[in-house]
Amino acid sequence: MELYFAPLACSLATRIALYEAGADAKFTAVDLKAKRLENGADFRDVNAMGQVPVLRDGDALITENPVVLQYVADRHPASGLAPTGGPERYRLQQWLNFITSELHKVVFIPLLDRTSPEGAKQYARDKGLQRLGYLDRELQGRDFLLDRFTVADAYLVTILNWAKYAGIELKSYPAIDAYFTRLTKRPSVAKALADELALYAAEQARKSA
Ligand SMILES: N[C@@H](CCC(=O)N[C@@H](CS)C(=O)NCC(=O)O)C(=O)O
Repeated sequence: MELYFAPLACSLATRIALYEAGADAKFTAVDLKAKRLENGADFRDVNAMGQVPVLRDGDALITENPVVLQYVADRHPASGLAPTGGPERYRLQQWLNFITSELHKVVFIPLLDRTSPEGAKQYARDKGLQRLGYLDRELQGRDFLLDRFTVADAYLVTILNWAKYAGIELKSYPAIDAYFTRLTKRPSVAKALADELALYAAEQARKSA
């Protein structure tokens, strides 16, 4: 498998899932601004949307976080990264959809995007209060979103990692804050974060040279 990623972007969730599964994977960095790979190739030839994550598995090219994450889980069933069926599989999909549509795109992207106007940022802050309040109540008394670590947790910890850059104070949400602190200590998450932080720092240094 090959993961097209950008350091600390949402593709980090798939890196966590791959580490968690012990999968043998190649990681290909994408410059999201230039839409280029390190060899100069146009990333839009891989994904016309110009977005990460993209997962290549043989001839298959998989895109969209909730799908990519479930694909990794299903290709590694022993990892237990997704329930294999029944109501819990739908519960997993419910969380993946919530994270992608209610948090990632509605709250975090407008706050992180330097080009989004103040009105969009205020809208995102207002929605964030309600979405994160709901998540905080759901996480009370729970270690994970389901009854064990799944790809939904890999996605959620990735998005919550942006809070400090988005001006969101996780301390205001005690259950989320405790969950985030706990998950960042999980070996797969800690390693993925450390690996991508180093790549991010190197990318920043290259750009400012
Ligand atoms: N709907 C896509 C969104 C992915 C996405 O927003 N990726 C960001 C990085 S976190 C990206 O590639 N942004 C560059 C762009 O949109 O041009 C998914 O869930 O995979």
